[in-house]
Amino acid sequence: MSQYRTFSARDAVAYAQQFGGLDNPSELVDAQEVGDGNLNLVFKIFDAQGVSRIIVKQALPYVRCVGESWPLTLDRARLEAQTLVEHYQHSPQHTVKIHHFAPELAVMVMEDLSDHKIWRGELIANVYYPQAATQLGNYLAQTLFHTSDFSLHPHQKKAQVAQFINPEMCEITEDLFFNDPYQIHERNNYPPALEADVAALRDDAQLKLAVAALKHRFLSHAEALLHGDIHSGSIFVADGSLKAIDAEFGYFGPIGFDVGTAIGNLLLNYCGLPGHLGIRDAAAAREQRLDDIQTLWATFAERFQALATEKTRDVALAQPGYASAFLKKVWADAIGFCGTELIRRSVGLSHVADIDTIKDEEMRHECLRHAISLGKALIVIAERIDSVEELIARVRQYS
Ligand code: SR1
Ligand code: MG
Repeated sequence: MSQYRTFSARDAVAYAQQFGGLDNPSELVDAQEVGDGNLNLVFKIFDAQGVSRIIVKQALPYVRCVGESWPLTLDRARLEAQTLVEHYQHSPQHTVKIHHFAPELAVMVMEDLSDHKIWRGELIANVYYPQAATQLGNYLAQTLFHTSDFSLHPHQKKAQVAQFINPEMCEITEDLFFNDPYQIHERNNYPPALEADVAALRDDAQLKLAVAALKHRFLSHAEALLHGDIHSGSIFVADGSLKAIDAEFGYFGPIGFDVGTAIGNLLLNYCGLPGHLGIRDAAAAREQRLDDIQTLWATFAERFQALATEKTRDVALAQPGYASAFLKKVWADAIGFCGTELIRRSVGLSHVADIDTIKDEEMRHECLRHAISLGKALIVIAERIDSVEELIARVRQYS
């Protein structure tokens, strides 16, 4: 990594001219750093007409939202680029295209998605994309099936598991999802008014046992190449289009983690909607969110099952009935991981705008309490929620 230097806007333009794959690279004249995530620099590269044409993304050697006191591996740029390249092979319509990446500079050049919007912002503004849940279900089924033992030769699978070993990024997830919210930790971030609710998490032995089992699966079940952070801020949408971005947490892990993170973020939005729209107007938007969850899971499960029926290579895994039994385990995992996403986004370091931007303090606290109690319930009863309809009934029960 000795060649590494942090890019200025001018460096980003020069880099995009060299590696952006444009017929006429000198058209690129300007750049603006627009990164608003927790980790990286993101430059939009503009032409002389002020049109954004391409993106240059560079990993910083530390966690951007915390500062240099929290160093972080630059190898995450390689892991992100390679995860996206792999996912693009299986789901090109729903994965951002990587044009070029250079591990020594921790930089990648990728497709510009300025005609899309971040899904989280649209969900908060109550702008509905009727195809998004189906598209996300398809993305998850294609990427997770084709990187699993159902599809890969065992040698290829083991080589890929090795290629995508991602210890530092996984450690962030291990800490933020499964440790911090259930102990006193300086990274935790919640209003003092919620102290009793958070203390109850620390005192709940049954909950902590279920969280231990989820963490153990996250640590040890190398089922498929996960996106690893597929929340609504890692997804761009436009009319009829959905694209996943930001895969630096990619590694071989339990399939239910990606599915549960996606469902969890729809539920975080569900919890926050009354704070943005008022209780009465939130009702219809909440129903859309529940429909989205139903559609997402149904699409994922049907597509994964169909791929397994048509394309499973492994003779034992091809046994009729095995894929559907496996999907039942994925579902139970997904509910549990979904619960941990609800709790860690309410109590831990990294929150979501769906709740954090609610202006009325009392309402914001109510929405946080809702997310915590729903998350807690889902983690504890995950094994007993045997269908998406049952999940939706439970969500209504905890409203
Ligand atoms: C220190 S990184 C905090 C969070 O931001 C990322 O988007 C992941 O969700 C991570 O947990
Ligand atoms: Mg991200």
